[in-house]
Amino acid sequence: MNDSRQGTTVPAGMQMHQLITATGERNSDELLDDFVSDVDHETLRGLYRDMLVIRRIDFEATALQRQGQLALWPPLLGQEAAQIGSVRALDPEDFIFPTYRENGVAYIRGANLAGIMSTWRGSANTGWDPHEFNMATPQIIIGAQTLHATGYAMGIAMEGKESLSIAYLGDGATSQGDVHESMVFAASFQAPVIFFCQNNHWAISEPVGLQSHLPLAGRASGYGIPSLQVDGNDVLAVLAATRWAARRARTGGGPSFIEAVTYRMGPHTTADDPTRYRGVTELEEWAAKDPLMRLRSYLINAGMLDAGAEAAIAAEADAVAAELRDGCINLPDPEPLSAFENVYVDPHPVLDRQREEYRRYLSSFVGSAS
Ligand SMILES: Cc1ncc(C[n+]2csc(CCOP(=O)(O)OP(=O)(O)O)c2C)c(N)n1
Repeated sequence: MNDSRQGTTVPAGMQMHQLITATGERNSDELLDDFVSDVDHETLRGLYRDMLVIRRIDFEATALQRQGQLALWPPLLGQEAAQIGSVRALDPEDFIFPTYRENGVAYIRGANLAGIMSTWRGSANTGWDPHEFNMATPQIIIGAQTLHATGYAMGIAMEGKESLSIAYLGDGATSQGDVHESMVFAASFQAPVIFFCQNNHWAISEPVGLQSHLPLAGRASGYGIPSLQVDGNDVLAVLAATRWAARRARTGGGPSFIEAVTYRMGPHTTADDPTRYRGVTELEEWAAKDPLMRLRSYLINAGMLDAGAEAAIAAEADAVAAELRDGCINLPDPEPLSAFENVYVDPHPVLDRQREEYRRYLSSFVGSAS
């Protein structure tokens, strides 16, 4: 693999914003400092707790998949700061359009743990009510949610609301036509939408450098959408950058694009084997920039995290993991034919035929009640 496939070149004038360094020191940043001037040590400790809990959720779900309790799981290991910093910048009425990896975001929004697991266990098409949490269900079609987020934001603008929508997307998604259409519409109609791109460096086995020779944040300016590139492993910087974009959206400034530069330390999903396409050195380099470790160092240096506080957070995370395991294992199995429900609002002849074929197939098994 040559170097051009590995990374991107930062053009003159584009700066990667960072507020807490990889070793836990506070940086100052002319643009972002103001957006987090109210964030005290207690709030930072809360962000650390959030990140630790979602990492624990992720480990437990990965273990459940390995034990045959989930069909698949898309790990978020390494992306905790990007997820927590962004969701904590939003108001409850802001509508979230996620990919399949925003399970940490869903947890913070209030979706219950068994609900989050249900899609990955095959127990239900969706584990939460989008209207209850103002969060759409996981989107598997790469980039499609950016269209939904833009359309929703255009609606908000027409209704004169002060709210916004946010579309989460990956680096690979920026190569999809849907994303480019979304940005054209968002810019044309000045829709209050945030494109929050987690550049985790890999689109399954394709490195980001193959898809873009420039930072992804640079693409937005082609549409006239202001953008920021932020250290995605720095929760404080991500919080600040998302607040920057949210303020723009709420005050009639239109769309923004954030590139959170992070790294997917695990596989793409539990069905993937990253050792086949990426080197060990790269992983080690990113492990040294772990989002949890840097905030931990910062809090310890500030005297805000001692062994007692750490043990309390770890116990909380363990309790969440136990609840998740229990909820997941006890999810009821769905009726096989329920797969055909909630596909279309009105009856559909093709679906009716497929249901009938499947019913006949099921009844071909000896002793089947179907
Ligand atoms: C339209 C479409 N094409 C292809 C796929 C198969 N696919 C699933 S995940 C993925 C890579 C996505 O990479 P990225 O957008 O960077 O997100 P990440 O998984 O890294 O968070 C692809 C190509 C899909 N789900 N949808």
